[in-house]
Amino acid sequence: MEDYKYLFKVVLIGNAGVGKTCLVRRFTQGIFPPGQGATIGVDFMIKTVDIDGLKIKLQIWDTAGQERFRSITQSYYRSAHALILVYDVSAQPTFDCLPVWLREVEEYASPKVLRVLVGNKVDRDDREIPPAVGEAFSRMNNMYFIETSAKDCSNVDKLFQEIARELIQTMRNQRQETSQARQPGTIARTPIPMTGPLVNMRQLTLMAPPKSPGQNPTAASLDPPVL
Ligand SMILES: Nc1nc2c(ncn2[C@@H]2O[C@H](COP(=O)(O)OP(=O)(O)O)[C@@H](O)[C@H]2O)c(=O)[nH]1
Ligand SMILES: [Mg+2]
Repeated sequence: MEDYKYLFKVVLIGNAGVGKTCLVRRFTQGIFPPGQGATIGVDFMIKTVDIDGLKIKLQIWDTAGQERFRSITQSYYRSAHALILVYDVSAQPTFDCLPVWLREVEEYASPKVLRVLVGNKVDRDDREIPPAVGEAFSRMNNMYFIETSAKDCSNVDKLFQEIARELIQTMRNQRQETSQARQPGTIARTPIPMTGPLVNMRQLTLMAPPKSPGQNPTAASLDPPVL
């Protein structure tokens, strides 16, 4: 049996052409596929990452063309630990569609899912969406934020590594809460205070969403990983 500490399911969504497949292939295979219409023939790709000595398996699901037909169903979102919503910083319509995607997320995904907004193609010199606009949208919608380029590699590893780091922390918090709740005479602390990884995320330009009062996104419990 392969030795890993956690398996996390990460799902990419967003308009066709924003670079979802390229991001996945850049991260998992280290390539930027040439030509148009890069499509992977499998539903998901796996990559194991090392986070502070822990082996974490990421199962990364790409919509593989379904996005054009808006036929992504509950089963696609179900059991996702993290959702990556991608837009193209050089294509305003892909940004304008974000609320439509978020409605789908609200409808189908777990409310506890880690939500990350990604502005891709920052290598292009015809940018239409300034970073501050993407960041403001992410804050308003309680999401993490990062800009990437699958073409020149910018922030691609960081995106997935920081998601893994954040999910590990969520798991730890969840375990801590569970064990505290089980001990007689003790009350589980809610919410659990923010710790290191979020600080690291800010340093790495992956912006943490604002905390709403009395609510801590990292304290959310997750369903066990599903293969
Ligand atoms: N300049 C640039 N082009 C990109 C980048 N990522 C993807 N593309 C191009 O955008 C097009 C769509 O990419 P693809 O990954 O198939 O998008 P998907 O439909 O969201 O999976 C392809 O022509 C890619 O070469 C990027 O970071 N920079
Ligand atoms: Mg694709």
